[in-house]
Parts: sequence; C-alpha cells; structure tokens
Amino acid sequence: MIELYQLRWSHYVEKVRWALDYKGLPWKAIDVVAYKKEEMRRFSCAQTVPLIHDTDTGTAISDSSPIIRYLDETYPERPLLSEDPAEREEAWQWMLRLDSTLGLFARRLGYTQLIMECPQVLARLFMPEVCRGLFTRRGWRNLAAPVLGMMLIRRFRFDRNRQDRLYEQLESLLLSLDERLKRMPFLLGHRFTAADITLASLLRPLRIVPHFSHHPRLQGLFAWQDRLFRSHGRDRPLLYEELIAAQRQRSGRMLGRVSWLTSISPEPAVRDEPLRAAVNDQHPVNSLSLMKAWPGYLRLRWFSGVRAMPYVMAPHLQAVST
Ligand SMILES: N[C@@H](CCC(=O)N[C@@H](CS)C(=O)NCC(=O)O)C(=O)O
Repeated sequence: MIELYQLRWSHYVEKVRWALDYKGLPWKAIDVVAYKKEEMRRFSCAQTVPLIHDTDTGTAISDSSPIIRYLDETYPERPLLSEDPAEREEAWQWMLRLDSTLGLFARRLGYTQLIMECPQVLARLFMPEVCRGLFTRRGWRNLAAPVLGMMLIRRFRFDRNRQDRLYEQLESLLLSLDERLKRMPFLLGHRFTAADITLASLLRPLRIVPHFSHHPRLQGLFAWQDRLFRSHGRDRPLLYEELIAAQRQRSGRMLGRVSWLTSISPEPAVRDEPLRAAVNDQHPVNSLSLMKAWPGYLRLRWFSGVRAMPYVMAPHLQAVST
C-alpha cells in the first residue's frame, strides 16, 4: 500500500495520483495541514508534498518526479518510463525541466489569480479543518483571506511577477510546447510517458488564468490536455477551479488582460543543461516577514495591472461542450 501525503489541490500531487492510478497501485491519501505538515515529520526526506510512504518496502520519498521514478522501478507493470537508457533520460530531463519552470510559474500565477479575483477561496483550501471549519464560513473567510494571501505572497513572491517577467517567460515556454505537440501526439513522440503526465498536470493551474487559458495561440495545447484528461479519467475540476468558475458566473467578469504585455518575450524559459533535481521557489515565512507583505497584497487586490473582461468559457472548452 502506498500512503500519499497530499494537499488535494496541488498540481504536483495530482501528477503522482495520476501515475499511481495509471499503474493500478493501491494507495490511500493522507491530507496534510499546509502550514504545519506535522503528519509527515516522522519521515527524514524533504518536507514537501507530494510525499509517499510505501508500507511494503518502508521507503519514504518526496518530490513528484523521483516518486514516479521510484514507483516505476519498484512496480514495473504498466511502465511510465522507457527501459531504453537514452529515452529514459530524455523523459527524465523533461520532467525535471517542467517541474522547475512550468510547475513553479503556473503555481505562482494560479494563486495570483485567486488573490486578485476571489481571495476568500483561500480559506476553503488551507483552513477547512481549523476551528471546525469556522474560517470557511461566509464572513469569516473574508477575514482569513488577507492573512493567507500575505503568507502566500511571502512564500512565492507574487509581488514580483512583473519584474520576474513571469507571464512572458511562461508564454514563450507554452508556445514552444504547443508547437511540439502539433508535430507529435506525446512529448517524446508516439509513446505516452511520465513526461506527458507531468506536462498535463502542471498546466492545471493555468486553466484559471485567462491570459493563458483563453490565449488564441495556446488552444491546441489546452485541447491536448483536455484529450489526455478525458482518456485517463482526470477531467474532474479541482476545488479552486470550481470556486473561481462559480464566482465568474455570478459576476460575469474575470481578470484577463495583462496591461503591460505588448509582445511575446523572445527569452527562453528553459536552459538546456541537464538537471539532476527539480528546482523549487519557496521562501521561508515568519510573522515579521508576513507584515512586510501587506503592500504587495493591496497592490495585487486593487492595482494588479490585470484588467477585467467579460467572462466567457475558454475556446478549447467551447469546442468540447458544443
Ligand atoms: N518539486 C516538488 C515541488 C513540491 C512542492 O513545492 N509542493 C508544495 C505544494 S504544491 C508544498 O510542499 N507546499 C507546502 C509548503 O509550501 O510548505 C515536486 O515536484 O514535488
């Protein structure tokens, strides 16, 4: 039995859930409280989620790509990585590169979108159990929102999205992925691998970021993701996708026009040297640094430079629903 320590809505966790289901392994989820993670302290590996504990072998391991490699090596049925060393290394490099770029950028912009449009959703994600769900109730969740928003800003530096040229870097990465998937059905050619699970899962937060989900030149990429989700039964929306969609339907608007973008960035988001491990971008947060986040929070809420537009379904979804 595999125990999976998870935050339900994490795209890195979804990547591992998908691999476990694909391989048909028995697993059970253990929900973690994000800011304490007490449930996993007994394991000596890095304290990020996903983390798995294999009760048959005693192995505990974190980091989604090494987890998938461990599962594939320990349970070779329905392989997700090729036995050929060159192909295996190619898939592995894709996974690490996507973890270190797309996964981080999409997380930053996904949370940014929630803070800009409906920060009260954060309490539903992070505090469902605190004080018996008090902070998920109307009124209380508005109180929790700025504190959670500021914590996330300190942890992931959403106040630097513009300086870091996040939209530009991501746009150029996604356009190159879209081009590649026009030429071949999967990232590595004709065979479905863990690299495809990685790409489709890590794209997930961008489904709520209209600059990308509605981008005229990226509809092929999202349609590829839709097809993969449907054929693998992964198409159930995550909680934040449902909550922001409900808010948009109610208000008839969404924040989608990134005012400062004029043209696509020529800069590549991915350097080509081989990686040995995925890079992460979490910064430590304490009560002092938290206090420094309020100007960033106010800016994101009211002066983000991302402008409102009428709410419409993304074109790749309209094609499916008609
Ligand atoms: N490269 C890691 C990234 C894992 C990661 O950053 N997980 C986040 C959730 S998306 C986490 O542990 N968050 C808890 C925290 O920030 O302390 C992977 O692929 O698993």
